[in-house]
Amino acid sequence: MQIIENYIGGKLLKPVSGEYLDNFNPATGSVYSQIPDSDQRDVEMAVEAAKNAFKKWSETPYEQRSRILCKIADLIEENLDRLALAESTDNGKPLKLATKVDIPRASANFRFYGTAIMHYASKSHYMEGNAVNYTMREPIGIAGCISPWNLPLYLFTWKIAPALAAGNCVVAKPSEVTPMTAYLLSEICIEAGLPDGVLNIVHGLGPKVGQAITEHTEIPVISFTGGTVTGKNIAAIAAPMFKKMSLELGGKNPNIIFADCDFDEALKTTVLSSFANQGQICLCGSRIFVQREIYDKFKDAFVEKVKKLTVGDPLEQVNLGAVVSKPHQEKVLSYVELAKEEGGVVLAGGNKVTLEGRCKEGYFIEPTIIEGLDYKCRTNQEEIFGPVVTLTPFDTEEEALEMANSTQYGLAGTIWTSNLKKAHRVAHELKSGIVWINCWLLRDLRTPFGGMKNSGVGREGGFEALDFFTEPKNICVKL
Ligand code: TXE
Repeated sequence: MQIIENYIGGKLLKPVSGEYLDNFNPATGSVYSQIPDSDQRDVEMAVEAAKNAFKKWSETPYEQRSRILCKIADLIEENLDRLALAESTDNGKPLKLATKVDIPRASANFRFYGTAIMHYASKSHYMEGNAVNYTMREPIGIAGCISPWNLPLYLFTWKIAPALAAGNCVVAKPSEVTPMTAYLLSEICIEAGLPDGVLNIVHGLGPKVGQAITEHTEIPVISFTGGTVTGKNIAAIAAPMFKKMSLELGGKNPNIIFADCDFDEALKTTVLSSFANQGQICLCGSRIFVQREIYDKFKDAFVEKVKKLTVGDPLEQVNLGAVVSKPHQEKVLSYVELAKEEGGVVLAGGNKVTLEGRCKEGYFIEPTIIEGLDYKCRTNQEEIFGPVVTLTPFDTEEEALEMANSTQYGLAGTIWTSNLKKAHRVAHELKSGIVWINCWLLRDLRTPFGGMKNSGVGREGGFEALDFFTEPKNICVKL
């Protein structure tokens, strides 16, 4: 049984409580490792370590910070196979997905911000009255980074890398459901020579460790990705303390398919945007709106393709692995029941999958397509975050937009059409932070990432993340 430890002040430490939590392999349903059940006392130690490290790290020449971050990126790459296996085992995602996407992106995050910091400079301008303004971008201090389970190392490093690059120290908490690659990252940071206390990783439950990070008076900046309810909770605590916050929350993303689209391309990509990572990506398109002229043709082809997707042992060549936990499996399946109560017809899937052999107790769900639902019903309004999508026909552009914009969320949207004007027009009308036209999940790290409405507050990515993790200070000099 592998035991995970906290990473505080450069050392791997047991939790103060001495208690551990079980960590499950979702593909087998068995406990395979244990993680520290940390609490406020461990967070306190991490904050102390970060405070002690801050002055030196923030004054470390940026070339040197860059070298260390790029070294971490190299080591992630060198450990690709080990990290991908750990991610797949911890999360249930297909090993090939972790190998192709999660781990390379984690390395890319460190390399991107390790090099971005070399080009990140203060701004200055002359003003009337013979004066010059310049604006310093100073590291803020200790950043609190809290991340979810769906893309564990990828989203963990997405926050940590810019925070460190900008000269902050970090107290970070990965999801207790998928802690393993964050633990392996602490070993990598030690090997890369990251100075003690610059990054501290405290494992444990959200309401204990996450809450203690959020409440801590010496952590002035919080970056969080996770559920909207948790985000609300964090905002309620952090806002009266005037903390700087970036919240990346849920989504219920529309996928609008016009009759004039490249049918085969739209079909192929929609299978992916619906079911990649078992539908557990905040950017997955869970509501598919198809123009009536091609609705039946699309439906038949989509159902046929989805029925051919394989669900199985993530270590084998499968399309879908396990969903992340038993409670999550139950939650997702409860939405299928709700959809039926709301009048939905299940066109494909809808059930849990029981496998033979080592995965017989794993948490698997068939890729599921539902049609016949009103766009305002709960199934079409609430985030399911699993392999469940709905199909809805529309006649006009206005109708598609009305339905697409009808939820509390506004994270991402996808548009399929060959009409350039229409594509841009609809993109401008979609209330969402990210729009893909004739593609999905083409991610460029230089672009701002984040959502509108209840999908969050603030943007990360590119220089936006460096702006977020620094405090602008304007200095005006009379010449
Ligand atoms: O997320 P949580 P959960 C959505 C998805 C999912 C739902 C709930 O719909 O079904 O959220 O998932 C930490 N103070 N997304 O419950 O709890 C927690 O330990 C501070 C969408 O697993 O939000 C973990 O590290 N932190 C999403 C992190 O918050 C707290 C990805 C996220 O977990 C805390 C994940 C507290 N009081 C879920 N309580 C996306 N948008 O990508 C928990 N945490």
